[in-house]
Amino acid sequence: DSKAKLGPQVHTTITGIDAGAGIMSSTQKVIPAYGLKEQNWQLQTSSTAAMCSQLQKSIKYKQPIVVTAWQPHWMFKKYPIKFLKDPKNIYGKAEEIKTVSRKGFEKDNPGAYKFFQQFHWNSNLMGNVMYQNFKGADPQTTAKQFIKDHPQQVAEWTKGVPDGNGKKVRMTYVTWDDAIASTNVTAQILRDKGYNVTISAMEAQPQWASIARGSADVTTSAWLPTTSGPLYQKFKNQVQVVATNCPGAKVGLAVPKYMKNVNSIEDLKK
Ligand code: PBE
Repeated sequence: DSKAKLGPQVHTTITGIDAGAGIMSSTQKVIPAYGLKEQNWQLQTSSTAAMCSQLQKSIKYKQPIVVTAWQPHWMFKKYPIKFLKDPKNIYGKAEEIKTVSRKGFEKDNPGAYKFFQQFHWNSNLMGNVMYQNFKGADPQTTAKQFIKDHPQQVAEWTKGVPDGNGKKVRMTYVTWDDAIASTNVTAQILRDKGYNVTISAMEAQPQWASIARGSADVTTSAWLPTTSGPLYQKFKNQVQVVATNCPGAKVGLAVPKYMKNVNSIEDLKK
């Protein structure tokens, strides 16, 4: 029944991901901003994998569901879903994925820094890498294949980058699909140039803290200005934004396309 209230049908629940994600903090702001608090809407903490499997189940039975969603990600390729309009721009207008390093990385390792300044791809290239990993490929194998298939991009990114001669690069990432993709691709390119690259998976907060205190060098997965904004604000005096590595990112809420009457976050209240 399309006239029935949506809230009760989805138990006034937005299905979210891991608590440390920026999209979760933004969604916590969305609930009061759109008057959903009065209706007792809640954000359920979960994980990307659990959220996607709930989404898949709902779609199978054509049930309503509201999820946190972002692009680039394979969920938009795999599931018939649409972003809800966010007229209050709580999720931000134009997000970009940025590379962020510790202060001093440029001075200590100008070669690797130059590479990260030149590394920028797009949601299409990134999406293909993510989709391979989603289908079960090992992320390092996918990275090696990407390098083989895109010699021109790799040549642009490594132009003028000197040989590493075993110089250390300590990368950090959170195990989100986009970060797994970009971390493995950049790490592999630098390894091929002779750098000694380590990649460490951690939660978002420790990731920023370790870059800020200099126990890690760099991450390729800062979603700015909004999604990783609170962490950036906290550490901005100790970190350096190196470059935008992927423009045109987007963060928000999404629902299956068959939820024809729900097109804006404002429609959740109805
Ligand atoms: N994400 C994907 C992350 C960043 C990468 C949008 C789920 C977040 O902090 O929300």
